[in-house]
Amino acid sequence: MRLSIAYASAVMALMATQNVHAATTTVQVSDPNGGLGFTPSNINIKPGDTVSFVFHGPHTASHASASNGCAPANPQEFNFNGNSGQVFNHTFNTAGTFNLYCAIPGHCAGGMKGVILVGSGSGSSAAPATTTTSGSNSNSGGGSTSDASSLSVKASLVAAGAALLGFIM
Ligand SMILES: [Cu+2]
Repeated sequence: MRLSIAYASAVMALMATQNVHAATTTVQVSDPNGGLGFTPSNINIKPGDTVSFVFHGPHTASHASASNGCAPANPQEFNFNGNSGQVFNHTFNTAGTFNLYCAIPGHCAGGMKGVILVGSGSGSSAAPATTTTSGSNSNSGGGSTSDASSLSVKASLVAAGAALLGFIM
């Protein structure tokens, strides 16, 4: 019984960690007026975060080459071919810079390109990259306020879960 409670608490702590840290950023692929662009076109996310591509019209949301932003990368991390109303989600687990483009002829040259920065990179983003490597961000002091709040959220979730288990048993 004691072991199962410990296990359940560990599982809940893991779930809480994932819920607190994983985020989803939505990128509009074109728009209802048929514009050639991604909105926003430059995003900065963390490893483990998801990008949700919302399509407006027949386009692609494709991984472009680092050397040519309008040509396919090789290999491609993602390559979605969609139409109005379709949504494609991709989780970026690896840090790096991923160029984004639409592979429909003429669309990239017309403005359908962007950059997805995963992790800190060398960009000028305002968001300080917080390390999300598991196990290294426990109470080591000097954490940012967001880390501290997420830790307290996790702690309270675990406490609530343990209390609930105690109540049930
Ligand atoms: Cu397009």
